[in-house]
Amino acid sequence: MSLVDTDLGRAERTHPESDQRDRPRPELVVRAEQDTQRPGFHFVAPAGWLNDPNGVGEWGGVFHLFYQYNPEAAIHDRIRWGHATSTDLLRWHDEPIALTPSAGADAEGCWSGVLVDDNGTPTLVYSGHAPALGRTQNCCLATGTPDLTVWTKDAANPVIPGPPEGVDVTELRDHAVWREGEQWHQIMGSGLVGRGGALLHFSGPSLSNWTYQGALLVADELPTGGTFTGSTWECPDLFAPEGHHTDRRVLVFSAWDNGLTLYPLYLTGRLSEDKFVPDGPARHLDLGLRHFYAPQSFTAADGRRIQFGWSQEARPDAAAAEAGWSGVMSLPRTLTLAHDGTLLAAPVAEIEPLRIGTSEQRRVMSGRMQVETSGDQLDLVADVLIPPDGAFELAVRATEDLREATFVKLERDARGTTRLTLDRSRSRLASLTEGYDLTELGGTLPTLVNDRVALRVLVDHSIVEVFANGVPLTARVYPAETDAVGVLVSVHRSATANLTAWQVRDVRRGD
Ligand code: DQQ
Repeated sequence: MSLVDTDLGRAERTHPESDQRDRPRPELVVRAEQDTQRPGFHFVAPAGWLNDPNGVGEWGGVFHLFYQYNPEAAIHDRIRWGHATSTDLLRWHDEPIALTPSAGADAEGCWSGVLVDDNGTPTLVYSGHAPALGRTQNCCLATGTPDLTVWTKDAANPVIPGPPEGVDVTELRDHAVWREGEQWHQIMGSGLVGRGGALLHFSGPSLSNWTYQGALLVADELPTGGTFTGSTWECPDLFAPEGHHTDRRVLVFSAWDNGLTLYPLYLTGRLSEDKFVPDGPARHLDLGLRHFYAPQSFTAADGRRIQFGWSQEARPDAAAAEAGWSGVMSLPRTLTLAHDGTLLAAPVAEIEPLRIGTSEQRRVMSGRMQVETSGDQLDLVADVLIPPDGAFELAVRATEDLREATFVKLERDARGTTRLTLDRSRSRLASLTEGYDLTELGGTLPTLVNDRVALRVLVDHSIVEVFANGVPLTARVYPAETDAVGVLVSVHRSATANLTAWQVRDVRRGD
């Protein structure tokens, strides 16, 4: 993941298809590494462009993270599959590029997909992007060596060439694949013209032999009253929640509307006769909306359901191009399903050993308090007691005079409803904000128990991940001042808080 880790020679040796353009130019890597907005304990590509997590999984005790990657520049173009491995979900080793566009079904890009175990053979099911062959993407396969570093594309690609006959789709791409007995199943992200987002269901006896079974779910079949779900559903993910031994499933997809990446949504429900029957309307997966997009998850050997999402930039394209990199992978997070059907997220416990030294502990009973712990890599834990009417605020990436600051706010109204917000309006000097997305993000938390909010805020240069009673909010901020490293905490009216603060090691730069 760093300059040192990038094993260029190995990529060439093991990848006959990979060419010069599959490696970032050293100048681009240097530029990316020099950027002060570049995270230190989140996964980023060596340089260039990163988007969706792909093929996430654990194979023979090693975690694999593949991702949408353009090593040439910080723009979405000629997408390859980058690949990194880890044994602790935090220290990632860059592997050679796994898939690169070649003549035929993926001539212009190897788009998102998944890793499946086909009777012991690691197999990637992914979307080929070849505008010369069809208006939508298609379904391709590649099989891997036991260490998952060398991939051979299937001669039969594309195994699904495009939309089924007579089905009028907006788009068609991305895959969730599972097996029931002797039968493989997959859903592809799509939309039906005039009906909204949809997931098309295919099944077959092998990964290269698929028959269309109909739409598993279409937007106009959702219970009414839910969030807008866009024209197309991208990157479906269907799984059994951890610890649930029933037929209840969680279905995640990303709502896309005519070119705009809106947000990921989730449903709980059951599979019944080739349909997904939701328990209720679609809900937001992450209050940071597009800043946690196209998530994908897997069940680890220890039973945890672990999810990664793509945190896209909130700075102008030109600024990202200049910086030489774009896109951060979220921290891996564990998912559990609460009794009320809320999907709860928490950063994996593996992060805790990255905390530096002993923590600073503060009890805040009234007013505002400056926290001694400061920096652009922080792990902050607050136990907030917030009776009705109370309010709590945590400023991070803050200058002393608060000219620049990002505010995490908890506000409870008289009726007891609690709102989490991330106020980015002052996250960057007012004179330098043109083209930056500073919109406020937030939403309502599930009913509090005993007036408490367990808050966790992870700051890593330009990415902030907030977890409030398990509700995540991911966002990007770009302070301009070098001294925007302070932390301030304040409580209002009847609220109080216990705050614990740590600095976090820079794993990418080898601290
Ligand atoms: N990104 C991929 C597509 C997917 C989209 C292309 C979601 O497969 O639909 O890079 O961000």
